Amino acid sequence: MVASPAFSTLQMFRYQRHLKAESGKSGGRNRRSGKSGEDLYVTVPVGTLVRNADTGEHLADLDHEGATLLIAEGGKGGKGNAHFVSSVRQAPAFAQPGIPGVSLTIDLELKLLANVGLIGAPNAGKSTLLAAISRAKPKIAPYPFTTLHPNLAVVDFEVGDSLVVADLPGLIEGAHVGAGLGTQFLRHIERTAVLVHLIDVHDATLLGKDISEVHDVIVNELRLFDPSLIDKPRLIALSKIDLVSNEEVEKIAGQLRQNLPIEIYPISSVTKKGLSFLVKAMREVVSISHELV
Ligand SMILES: Nc1nc2c(ncn2[C@@H]2O[C@H](COP(=O)(O)OP(=O)(O)OP(=O)(O)O)[C@@H](O)[C@H]2O)c(=O)[nH]1
Ligand SMILES: [Mg+2]
Repeated sequence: MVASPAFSTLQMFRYQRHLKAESGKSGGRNRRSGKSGEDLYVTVPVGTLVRNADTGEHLADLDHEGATLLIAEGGKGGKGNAHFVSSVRQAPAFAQPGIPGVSLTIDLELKLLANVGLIGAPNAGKSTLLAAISRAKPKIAPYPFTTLHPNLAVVDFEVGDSLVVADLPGLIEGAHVGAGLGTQFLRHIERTAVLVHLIDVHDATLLGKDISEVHDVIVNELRLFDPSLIDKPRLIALSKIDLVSNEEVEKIAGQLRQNLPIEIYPISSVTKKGLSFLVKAMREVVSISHELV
């Protein structure tokens, strides 16, 4: 099994559940040995965890590009009777049988490796933000639940370093009991250094929503999925500020600041306003958390 960034889901194993390397060929006349079977390399996304399904034993965490794990060793060919010929035994009546290869059942689990996770309600503008700060082209649409699987993208900096950002499906109240797309996809942000929580200010002002409640719904779903997600550094991005007045943005930011000791970044992925501050903050938090580990 080899980890490759070419894939970001385990979708390909949904239907193809049995994987078998080629068998070796039989030997032939004139003392010819059979051809060995080709090794089978199975490509999986970077971040795949491999367990033995019968014993639960952890076999590997394929956490970087090119990480390779020998899952099942092939067998060994036997030796025909010609191998045992000697001066006194010209046609031996025995041969050595081959040794069969290993077969086993494994469980695969994918935990994407991103530095930053984008979270928030459906339609908050997560995919649009990802598209605005990277070269990714995720699906964007003016309705909820456009994103069904996480999208990963690389955000490059002039100085040569980069961040991997994961755009996740939207969260709604009750996601932990299966509402909307549920919360299973949150496992992909268990290893990120920072979460960026997008809150759509246009939607909030239009509908006169209580911004603290809008915020708390998402945080509550994170907590119910895994309380340690709440301990991660988190930034708030107030999205779609091009659609509301500066006064409204300030009012909402002020209301959030009253209750939360958290940094707030007003952004528009359309006009690009505020994006460079947000991206700089992501990078700072990621580098601080790397120094800590
Ligand atoms: N005016 C404006 N519209 C935006 C902005 N960001 C996103 N939108 C629009 O908001 C809608 C939803 O954007 P998406 O990026 O698909 O939202 P999402 O958070 O990824 O939504 P889900 O994948 O459904 O969770 C789209 O119609 C976008 O064009 C913004 O900064 N300004
Ligand atoms: Mg989306």
